[in-house]
Amino acid sequence: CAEPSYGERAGRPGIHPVASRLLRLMEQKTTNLCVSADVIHAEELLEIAETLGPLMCVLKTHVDILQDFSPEVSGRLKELAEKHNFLIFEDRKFADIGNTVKHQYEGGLYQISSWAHIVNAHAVPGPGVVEGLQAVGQPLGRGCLLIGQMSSRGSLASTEYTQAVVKMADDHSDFVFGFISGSKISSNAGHIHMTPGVQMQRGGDGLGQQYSTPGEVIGTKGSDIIIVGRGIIGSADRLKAAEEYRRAGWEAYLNRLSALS
Ligand code: UP6
Repeated sequence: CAEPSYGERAGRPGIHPVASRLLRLMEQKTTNLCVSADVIHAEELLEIAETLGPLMCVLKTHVDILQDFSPEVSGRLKELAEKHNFLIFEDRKFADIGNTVKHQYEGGLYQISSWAHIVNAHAVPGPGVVEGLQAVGQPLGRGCLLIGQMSSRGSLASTEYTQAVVKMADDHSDFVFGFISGSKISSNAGHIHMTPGVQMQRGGDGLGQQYSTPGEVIGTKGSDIIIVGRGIIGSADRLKAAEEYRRAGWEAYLNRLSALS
């Protein structure tokens, strides 16, 4: 049977508002590229958001690796997200008890909940981690991804663990709208799958990272969004590299749709 397009999935009744907004803007901008802007200077982060903004659906940050974070930086990021119509995903990978993650999400230096549309969490603490984050994020209209699988060599996420993560997502569908995973792990069309560990050539980085290609991730593994860091950020021409990844990801998606129709 035919697979629904991103745009069709966006309009499904009951879909999480963040998932719907994301799928809709992916369709509009013809991109399933998330750029992982793993840089240490705020000015460089903002430049990436400004120049690559039109090519991406999501900007993924690790705000705690910036040497010079300030509230002005998150304010500027928010403006650029509006200007170029992308969502901001702070890849914080929360993994503590509910009460602690609540504070980590809302407070501290970064006040992540005030600017990140999307955050993510490990399921290993049990449902309390989601409930703590949800208490802060849901009233603000935010959404959360659960980490179902990791791209790194020797990951301890077994098949049973991944299945338990999918169940936790189903049990918290008011806040959790998808997964970080190497492949499609949920058959719910409302769930969005985002996959890190993507480069044009298979390989690794010497510290356990393992790369698959956009064609494998979107075409074969059935994921929705490619997350690309050094494949773009490490390139001498970031704009050109981002456009190559955008095109590769989008073509793999179109091929998948036509193969299944
Ligand atoms: N990331 C992974 N693998 C996971 C989860 N998250 O690589 O299983 C994140 C990393 C990094 C990005 O924290 O920010 O995705 C990948 O960057 P790279 O493309 O430069 O390897």
